[in-house]
Amino acid sequence: MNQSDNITAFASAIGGAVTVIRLSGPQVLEIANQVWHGRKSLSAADVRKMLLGTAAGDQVLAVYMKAPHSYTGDDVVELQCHGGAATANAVMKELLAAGCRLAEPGEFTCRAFLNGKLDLLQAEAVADIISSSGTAALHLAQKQLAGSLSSKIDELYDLIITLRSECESRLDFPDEELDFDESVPEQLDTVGKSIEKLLASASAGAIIRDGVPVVLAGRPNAGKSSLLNAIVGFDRAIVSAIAGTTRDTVESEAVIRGIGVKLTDTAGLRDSDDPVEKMGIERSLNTIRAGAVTFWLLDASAEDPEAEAAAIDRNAPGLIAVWNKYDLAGSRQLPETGVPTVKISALTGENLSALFDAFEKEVFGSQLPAMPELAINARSADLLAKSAEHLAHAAGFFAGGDYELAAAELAEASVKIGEITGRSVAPDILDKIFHKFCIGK
Ligand SMILES: Nc1nc2c(ncn2[C@@H]2O[C@H](COP(=O)(O)OP(=O)(O)OP(=O)(O)O)[C@@H](O)[C@H]2O)c(=O)[nH]1
Ligand SMILES: [Mg+2]
Repeated sequence: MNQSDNITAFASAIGGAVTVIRLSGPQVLEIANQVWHGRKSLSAADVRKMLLGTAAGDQVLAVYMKAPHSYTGDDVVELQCHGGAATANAVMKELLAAGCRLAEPGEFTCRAFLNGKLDLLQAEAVADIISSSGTAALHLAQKQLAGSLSSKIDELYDLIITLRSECESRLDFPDEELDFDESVPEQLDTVGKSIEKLLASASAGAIIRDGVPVVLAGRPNAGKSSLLNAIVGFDRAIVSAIAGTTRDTVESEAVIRGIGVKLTDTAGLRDSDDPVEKMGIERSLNTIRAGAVTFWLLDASAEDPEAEAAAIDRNAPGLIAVWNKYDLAGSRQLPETGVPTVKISALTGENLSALFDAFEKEVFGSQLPAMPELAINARSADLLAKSAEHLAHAAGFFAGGDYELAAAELAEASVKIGEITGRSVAPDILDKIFHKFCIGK
């Protein structure tokens, strides 16, 4: 990624009411002025002012943001055209002819990183904001973009550097009566514990960022499709009193307690001679195996509730038994299931909150609070784990009086921590991170 290039891309999806074209680079003002024409040309006097003009024969608004006070830290111009592919493409064609090149995915944010506007954790937070499926993911990403995780990592980095210089001072003045800090082992231990704490947030981070696949399973007519509809809030799946209504799997995205979920409604499980229903049931079984959480629906109004409970597949992942149609069950005694169990009515929506409580418990386990303020991603977890190893070695060497090796291990540990925020990072790692972004960001 060459930083002296002038880059451009559509920053909004084509087909909306307005299309935003973003330009970033040292000569974007000159380039924009070849394509966009207002009452006068765009200049430094117009910084952050929205000006109306024309480009490629259409009305276009233009705004100029002067380096370093822009998203990328370069000179930036943004053009707003009427929506629709024809207008936007015509303007883009002229911009390319005037000297811009098309930006690669994430190249604007990469420039922001290279220009010191964001660190790597903050850049990753930008991508997370765009892909957030639930409010929890958004909240986490906003905190990360604000720098809360970066400052934690920076604190660790600074501490490791200080500890390293403590080791080195023992090497430089071994025989002198210097005032050495006696608390080095204790501090090494504290850094190790902080890293452990951050590592423990990785699984919650993955759940919140990636969402959770949830499968609705059970016998025919238990109310699986009714529950899907109740959770998503509209009639996504067909519901009927005929057993065997759902044949194919039905998928829908939803948010439960701020967490994005991919819900899959399945064909009711029973012995069937119908070849199509059999195919549906085979699909159900495969879907259950691929899920992370299973809501196993049981009919609380069934003639034989014992048989309902006995039908539960104990191997289903993240199993929660859901007695449905509880509105019809009266004061009826229901059998124990031996797994976390809730009683609901998909029809009336009664007690869905108990199901959501059980869901939260299932995905976060004993991790409290369930909604962390900070949660690391897989890349950071990997680097933190490597750093923790070097710290453990450093502690061993320090205890044995081998300060040289302890210092070397601490140097390695700081490099790994530094990669998290991007203090030290190889270009191929940057490519890997930013290519996951969309074009125009
Ligand atoms: N009273 C009552 N009826 C319900 C409830 N949930 C579902 N039903 C009814 O039960 C019948 C079956 O519901 P569905 O949601 O189609 O059941 P399903 O599990 O998807 O059934 P299949 O697709 O055939 O496997 C329908 O007539 C629903 O209206 C409930 O909580 N209370
Ligand atoms: Mg159904």
